Amino acid sequence: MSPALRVSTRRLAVAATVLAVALAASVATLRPAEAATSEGLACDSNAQQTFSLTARDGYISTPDGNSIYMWSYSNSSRGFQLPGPTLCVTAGLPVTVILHNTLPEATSIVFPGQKNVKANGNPAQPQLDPGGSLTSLVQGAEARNGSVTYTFTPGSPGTYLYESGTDANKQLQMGLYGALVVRPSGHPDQVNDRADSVFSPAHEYVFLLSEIDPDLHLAVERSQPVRWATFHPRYYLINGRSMPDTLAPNYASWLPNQPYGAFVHIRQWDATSNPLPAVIRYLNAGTVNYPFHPHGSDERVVNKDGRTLAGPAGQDLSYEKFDLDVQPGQTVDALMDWRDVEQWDAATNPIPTQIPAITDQLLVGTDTWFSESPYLGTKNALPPTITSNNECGEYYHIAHSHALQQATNYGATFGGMMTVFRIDPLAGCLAK
Ligand SMILES: [Cu+2]
Repeated sequence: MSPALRVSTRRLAVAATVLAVALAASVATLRPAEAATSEGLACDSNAQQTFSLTARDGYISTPDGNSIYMWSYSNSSRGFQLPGPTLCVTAGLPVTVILHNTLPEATSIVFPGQKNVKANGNPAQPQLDPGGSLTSLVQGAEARNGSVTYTFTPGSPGTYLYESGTDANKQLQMGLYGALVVRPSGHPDQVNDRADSVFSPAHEYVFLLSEIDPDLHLAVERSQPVRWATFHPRYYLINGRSMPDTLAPNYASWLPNQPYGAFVHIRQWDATSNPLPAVIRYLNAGTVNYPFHPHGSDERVVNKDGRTLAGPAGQDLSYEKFDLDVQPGQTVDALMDWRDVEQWDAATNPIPTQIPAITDQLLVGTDTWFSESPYLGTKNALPPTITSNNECGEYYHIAHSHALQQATNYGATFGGMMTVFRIDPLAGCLAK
């Protein structure tokens, strides 16, 4: 899809979302968070902190037209989705997760980083067969019609994976994973209990990173044995989507089983009118490091694995990083803003700038997102042969895995684990 078509489709989708909100208000079938959020984090949450998840199978689509058989968790009242629902909870309050299993084999959920997890009221613990061999990291749900209830009280605020603890290599690869966001009690706008971890709640993002070997999925779909010796991921995902689908809004109608986008949309930082950073919560549900590289600015790492980066006396141990290495099973919470450090101004502080040749800025065909101006909020004239998708002189920065084979769709550049950060001028852009 061309960027022009994609952008106009996005506008339509936003309009449709507004309509959906109006409908939801009248029939109350969708929670506001599900209906309203076309960008950023879309949480499942409720006052009881109780979630009913169903492990089921389904299909996702990739940008090159492939269709991949997957297993995943879904909200039991909704259909199949990848990844599992993002569960948002508050630290210190009990959480209940009821797992129903419709898959052809037993499955389970482990909550890495959570203490005193119980399964059906008993301490969660590894399961052994009569011969003493490990069958699951935790009590699970039987194949096809089993269920199990997990309870725990989250402690340290931050971001966590939840994922299969049964035949974990295969079941994670098949898609049984999701994100758990634990918010500090009384401070839903902070990453952790430190006041300096405050962020703009309208600019909160989860990047759940994973990979797919389509041959393995085809084998599972055909009930054939899985051959790990030939394991070779070909698709790399953010929130279950590959570039350019990562740019599409949440709940895009053309991605019915991949509800979560990864388009980051912020405004220029300003000490008085826009002082709060965005937060990006990175999670790795795959098998290798994902060196994630946001262009344009450093990000401040404040949490790892749901733990605050602070010393024993409360020293701030957060740090700025340009390339965020996210290891298998790890989570990294980072604050992000965009600052005009050189105070560029065409009139009062003009900085000699070489405008790149337009061909350097082409994304697809004759479309560009570049404003043809080095100044945020300014657009300059374009050759008549070029179609500009730039609305008001905003900037776009690529953010992608720096292991460049992970930035492809089955080897074709550019795609895969890649998205775009959009920076609007301080005054905003159109109605945004
Ligand atoms: Cu890069």
